[in-house]
Amino acid sequence: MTETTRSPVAAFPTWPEEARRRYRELGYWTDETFAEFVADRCARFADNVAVVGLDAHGRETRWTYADLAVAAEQAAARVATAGVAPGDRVVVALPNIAEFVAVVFGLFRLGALPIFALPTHREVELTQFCVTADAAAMVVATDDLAELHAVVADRVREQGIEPPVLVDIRGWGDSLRHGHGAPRVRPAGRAEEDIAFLQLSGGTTGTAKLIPRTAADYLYSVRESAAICGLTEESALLVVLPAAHNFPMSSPGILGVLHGGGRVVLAPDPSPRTAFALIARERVTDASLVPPLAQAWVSAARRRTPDLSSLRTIQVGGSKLADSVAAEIGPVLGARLQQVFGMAEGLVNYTRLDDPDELVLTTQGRPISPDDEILIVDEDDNPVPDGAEGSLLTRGPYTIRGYYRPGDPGGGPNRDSFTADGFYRTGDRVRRLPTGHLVVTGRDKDQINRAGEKVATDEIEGLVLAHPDVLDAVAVGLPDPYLGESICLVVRTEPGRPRPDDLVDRLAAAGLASYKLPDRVEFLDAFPETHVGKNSRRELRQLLTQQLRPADDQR
Ligand code: OOB
Repeated sequence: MTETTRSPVAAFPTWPEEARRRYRELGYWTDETFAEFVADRCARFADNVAVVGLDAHGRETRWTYADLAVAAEQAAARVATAGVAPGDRVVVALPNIAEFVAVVFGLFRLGALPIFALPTHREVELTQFCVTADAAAMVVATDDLAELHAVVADRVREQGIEPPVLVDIRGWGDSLRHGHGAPRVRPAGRAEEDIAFLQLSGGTTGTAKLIPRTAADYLYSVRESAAICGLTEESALLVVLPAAHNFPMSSPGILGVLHGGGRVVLAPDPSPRTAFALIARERVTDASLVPPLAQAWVSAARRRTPDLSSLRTIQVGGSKLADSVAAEIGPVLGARLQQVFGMAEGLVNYTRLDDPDELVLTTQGRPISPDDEILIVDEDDNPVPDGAEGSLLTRGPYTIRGYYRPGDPGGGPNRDSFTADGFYRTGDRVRRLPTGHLVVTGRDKDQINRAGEKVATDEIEGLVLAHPDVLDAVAVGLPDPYLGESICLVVRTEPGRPRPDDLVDRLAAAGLASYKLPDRVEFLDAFPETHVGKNSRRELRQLLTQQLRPADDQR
């Protein structure tokens, strides 16, 4: 085993002492760590089925909690053998396969910190994660990411950082299934208020922001989410969204289900066909969807009349659900809608299962905790009158106080995204009803929400501006009936010069995740400006929305 040469976990902006004491006194924060969570639930529910799905080799897998404990133990040993030590950061870039759960639980056992990447991330993103967190390893299970590792390693090395080792779990063979072939690890454990893992922020800046979550804060949100969503040992949650996202991870997600002794059913792809077959076969009770998928399920269910009789609740979140689609979910899918408005930084809102229909269909829910502090403010950070629209700021027992920024904890986004009092600036515009339910009305962050995936506009713009023929570039989100928003890249080039027709290809070649690639590119000779002479995104969006509206809509 090679010894780690990695830097220790950096200090992070944590909650003030008084808040921490209060959250403990109120019982929100307990002393359970993730290693204990894994050991406790796997023992308590040993004979229940924990995980159903395909493995890295495409084989059907059905693990009990006892099997999962063994698989996690084996995964921990395998990762340790690759040179990962307690406290090391590990990029996990796995698809929705059974080993995802084993690897994450194994890293918790080992006391290493998963960084929850997506299998769609490419060298731009993966390099940033490795550089920011000084990652010791990158865990993959697909050819494309295994091949990409060499490119990432070069880029990381160029920045003077030791590259991550590649851990391709396909090379582990059957060891996770059969519980042999790897030595046991001595659990190192991390304290409940230490960073347990790093989630990714959707981001409004070109550089990745890593979100430090602790067992104390996260497990509180997991326990409450499981209770609010009514999860029990009988629950079977279908995971169709990428498992690493905060929503399918914990709202109520994989961890909510495993907390309560239920069953996680991993869908290898998000198509209604695959999902409906799994729902019928596994008697799925719950599913978490982004609005475009909810819409796709509704139209597919109308055509096919699948057996969805086991479905109880469908959680929809990640982007705004149109009231019209919300109204169809109950009647067509035969399940109760539950809207979820959350963020990987913390705050999660749910409509409650016993809320009146009016609230379920038209709001994005209310906070998990009575101690989630909600401020709705104007542009000077002054509270707006009750019921008025404003910018949402929040602070509470599971909302971070700052991003993970080794070497610069007080700078950059931690100055811009948090108030001096520790409130997180969500960048969302909301209004609050007298019931406490929030309605999301818009956004004041430079971000595009494409089918629930968040894209920082300046990341795309920065890469496009490197093109010699591009004078200026702005990425805007345009309304899209299916995606919610599509990405339109608007470009200004030297007049009289040929317009580059390969901008999207260049972005892909630069190694940007495919979900961030523009859906269309438009050329303009001049950009509308704000009164201080900056490009006006709002006017550009209006202009393009009008220009691009299909002919039959233009009446
Ligand atoms: C979830 O988390 P993130 O970190 O990918 O994105 C957070 C942002 C929010 O700030 C908001 O802009 C948007 O996504 N959002 C919604 C929404 N849910 C999230 N906007 C409108 N309506 C909704 N229901 O997306 C996330 C994390 C946990 C649970 C659910 C979603």
